[in-house]
Amino acid sequence: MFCYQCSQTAKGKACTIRGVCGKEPTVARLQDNLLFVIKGISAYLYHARELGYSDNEIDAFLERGFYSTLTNVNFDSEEFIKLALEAGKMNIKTMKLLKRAHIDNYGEPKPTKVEVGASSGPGIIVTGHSLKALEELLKQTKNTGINIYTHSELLPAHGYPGLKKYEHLKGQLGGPWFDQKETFSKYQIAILGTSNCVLLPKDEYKDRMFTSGVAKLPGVEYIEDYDFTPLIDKALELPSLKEEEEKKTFTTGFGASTILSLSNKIKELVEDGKIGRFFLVGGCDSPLPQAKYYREFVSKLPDDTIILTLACGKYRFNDMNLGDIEGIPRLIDLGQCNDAIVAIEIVEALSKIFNMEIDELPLNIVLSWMEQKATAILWSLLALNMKGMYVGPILPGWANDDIKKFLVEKYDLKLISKPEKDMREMLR
Ligand code: FSO
Ligand code: SF4
Repeated sequence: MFCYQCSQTAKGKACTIRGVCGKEPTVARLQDNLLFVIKGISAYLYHARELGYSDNEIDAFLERGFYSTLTNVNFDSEEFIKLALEAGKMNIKTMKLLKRAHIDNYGEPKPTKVEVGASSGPGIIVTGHSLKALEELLKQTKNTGINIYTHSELLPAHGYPGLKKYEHLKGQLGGPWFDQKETFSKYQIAILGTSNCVLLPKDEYKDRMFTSGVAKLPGVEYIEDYDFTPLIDKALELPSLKEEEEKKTFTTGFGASTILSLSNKIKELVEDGKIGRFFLVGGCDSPLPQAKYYREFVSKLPDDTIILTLACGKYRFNDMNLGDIEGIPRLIDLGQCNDAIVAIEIVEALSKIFNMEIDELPLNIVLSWMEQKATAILWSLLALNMKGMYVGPILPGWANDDIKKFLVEKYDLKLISKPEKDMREMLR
């Protein structure tokens, strides 16, 4: 534990073994865990509110959750587990709210091929998660000759009819959040960061980078109230990009109704033994060497498997051509991290189609985590009683032995090991 939130703190520095107030280390860890989940919920709620959507029950939960972690309020090691599961449910409600906000504003995503690479002309590369910021920028750059490119978690924006109608939403540059320095140095155009995960910028592109919304960086101009004039001026001032000859493509934009419209076909293929198993492989990408696991894992899956993916973890394998099973693509990109709600809807629909409990479905969940939003999603899946999930690339640092024991005993949570070994276990 590490708690220094009140004046009683040990030696005026921090309680690290047990609280002077009597707080047990596991309670302290669970308080930290609750705060991480709350941070994750806040991120999704923030983007819903950007589009005018809010929910009193979620607000009240956030208030109660924060308050429970105040000094001398709640010392129960059971209650914080209940609160974490409640937070997981509240995260589901928040992801649903955000999904509704996205669909009401931009329509339901449709499968879309996105070109990865530069087109000739001036450009702006937009990173983060905010579809609202992207939409405002697309409106303000219409007929200016500026091409707009997505980066990282904005790739799924291309699937939304209300955004893809802008012809100057050209394509994607780069991949996951941590390639920013490389991508932003390579393409010398203006840059907009709209949320996490922004990296401290290199000096060479600081003066052509801007942020908006919750994202702020030292020495980088901040845009207030979606007035992108300085960013647009900068984009027009900078030299144009040259057309790149060799471009790959990513396919994104599988909404719940696209998949559910295929449910009869999927049922038939499962019954005929042509689809053997479903995998949900997704979450955050990270620069850890262990994250190579996810590509290796997906590349080794048998040809009769369908892989659902979402969030930036998909960049580990979304350039692979996995083909299709009688027209059903084997690799299905559902969108951003908050689109975990789409995955949940699909899993619930599969359970109805096959008349099976969720934990009886031929489905395995393999998650990658990096930060707090992934923690919120993990607790959402636990709140749905998903058992036997694999997480990696490493175990969260906040999970001490007591918490690990609880997660293993109650939910059979497993840490990833070797792709072949895990795959054998899952296919058994
Ligand atoms: Fe990736 Fe960052 Fe959506 Fe995460 S961009 S790492 S959970 O914040 O956000 O997938
Ligand atoms: Fe220590 Fe308890 Fe104060 Fe935290 S709240 S600093 S554990 S005495």
